[in-house]
Amino acid sequence: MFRVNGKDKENSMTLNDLKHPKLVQWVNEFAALTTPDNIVVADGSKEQYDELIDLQVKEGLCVRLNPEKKPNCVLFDSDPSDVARVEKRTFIASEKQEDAGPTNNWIDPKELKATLTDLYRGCMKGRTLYVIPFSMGPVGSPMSKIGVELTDSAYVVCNMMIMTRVGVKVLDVLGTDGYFVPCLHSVGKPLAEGETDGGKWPCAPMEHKYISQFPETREIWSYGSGYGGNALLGKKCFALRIASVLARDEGWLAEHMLILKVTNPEGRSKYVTGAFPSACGKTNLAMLIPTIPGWEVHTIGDDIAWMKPGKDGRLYAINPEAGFFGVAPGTSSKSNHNALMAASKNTIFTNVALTEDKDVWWEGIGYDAPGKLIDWNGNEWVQDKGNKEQKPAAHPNSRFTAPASQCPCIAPEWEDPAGVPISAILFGGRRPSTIPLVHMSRNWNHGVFLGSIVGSEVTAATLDVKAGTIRRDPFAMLPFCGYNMGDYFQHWIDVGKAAPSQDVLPKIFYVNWFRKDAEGHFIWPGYGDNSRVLKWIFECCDGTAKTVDTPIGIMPTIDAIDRPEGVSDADMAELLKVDVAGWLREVEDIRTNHYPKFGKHLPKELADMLDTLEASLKAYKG
Ligand code: SAT
Ligand code: MN
Repeated sequence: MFRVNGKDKENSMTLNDLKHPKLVQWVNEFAALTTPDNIVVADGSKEQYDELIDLQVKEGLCVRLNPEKKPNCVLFDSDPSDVARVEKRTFIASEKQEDAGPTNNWIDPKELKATLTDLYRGCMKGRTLYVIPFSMGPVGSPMSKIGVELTDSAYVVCNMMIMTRVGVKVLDVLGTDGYFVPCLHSVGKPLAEGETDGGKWPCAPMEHKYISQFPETREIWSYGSGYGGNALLGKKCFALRIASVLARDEGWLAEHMLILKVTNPEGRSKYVTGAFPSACGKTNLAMLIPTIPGWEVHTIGDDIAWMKPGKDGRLYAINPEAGFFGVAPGTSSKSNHNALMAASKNTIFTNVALTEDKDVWWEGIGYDAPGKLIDWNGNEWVQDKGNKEQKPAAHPNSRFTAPASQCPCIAPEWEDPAGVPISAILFGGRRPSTIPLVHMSRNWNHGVFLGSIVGSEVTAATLDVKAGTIRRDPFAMLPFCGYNMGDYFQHWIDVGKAAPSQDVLPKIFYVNWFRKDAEGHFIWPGYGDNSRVLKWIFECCDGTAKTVDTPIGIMPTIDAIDRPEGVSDADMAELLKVDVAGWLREVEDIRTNHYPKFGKHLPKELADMLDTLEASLKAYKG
């Protein structure tokens, strides 16, 4: 159905079959610059997926896993320098630096395009240029958007086929002149005459990696990395950075949020979105198995939500993605059985360890490493539990790319083109102290304030920030907002103002599963027991929850949340305490280190909210 290595396959889909002159012209121009050996259009067929996987197995870029353990699965090892998103090489190239704002790296778009054009020149020599037409969101939904990625990575094509909707059906919607977001990508490793990758993951050195967004022209130019969000351009680059700009201009929200459906024992359901910084257990929360009898959770999405006001003024959300790009380490049958099931077949693993019987293993999978493994660097690895210095067998940011449809708890309506109506929005992060288990905002703007102050302990998901420190990550959008973050806060306030009434807007909550005691142990068990907090949130939306008004917002009474085994009265009191001294330090930090960054772009509503919080903390008698 397509061309591989210059050879026409039967009924192959070539550039000549594309009916969109502007698209064809754009592909031809990029091909003239990058000089690939041939051009292949991704048609979205299973046949094509299988051939591309076979090709990469033959080239030694991946191994096929044991079909009895992991049917139709492969494992790739990346280059050790190319294992995560690289925020210091990620750029918002707006015309004016002020429009990129204080939280983004900025380069003048003309300068950046000149640099990248030089790097792109001849960069696909010896390789195939793949044209990937993809839809973010169900094909043809009024909320969906189309992109086309040009890439020289077959790994990217296969991942995009899982993570997005790819191929002929997208071209049909695009027609002869439909709008698409143009996305350019190259691994940045041209091949000399006769040279092959020799089984080595191709990429360029760090100083040549560029993950570039051009917000005014809605373009993405990526170079030098083949990994995750750097290379699968539908995900963070399009569905967050570029989409946040589209959302600002069109009056909706493109957010780094999971979407879940929670159903009570009477069978009534509500939909909840939640923003958490990378690697805070978002995927686990989206797929949790409730420990309270009679309650159910189903998944709509685990990473990105596009929310748009419907005719009734409520916000409706779609998951623009079609798969999960989940962190493997820590995923076990206890922490996330559903994710393991989703990734049990038709899955691409990257940088996990390989067992002797060609299955996968990673730290925190729930059982000891069976025998001799091959670690993510390709070296033999035998578990030595006595050795605290032993390097992990799986990279901490190793991943599975799995189809969402394979998740046992996927909600039947997850592809509803109209989206699902949202009742609650959660914000959260890893906060060992100060932030209670849960509190609710007084109103929409107070919720925007809570989103603006989100902070989290840093983990392994980014290369550039030291692990263990707390960094502010407003709305969990720090690396993903495509414009000035102060203006983004204002946009959230404006979406609230545009609603016909406050009552139709989702209620907004701040949750923290990660409180630690003096010995550094987690006080709250988390995982499935987070359903107990979801139950209180559900009741808040119904107006039936037991609540108490505090200086930081509306909190559960001490007996409002069903308590899991092992959580004592004292633990619960600690989890729901208003830590006045801690919050005053928080206020101080926001006032001196966080809000000033935004200068005149900080909405006055938020500065006022901080003053009110401080005054009410000081007046609080407990
Ligand atoms: O690599 S991704 O950007 O897709 C995942 C993450 O870092 O959140
Ligand atoms: Mn994410």
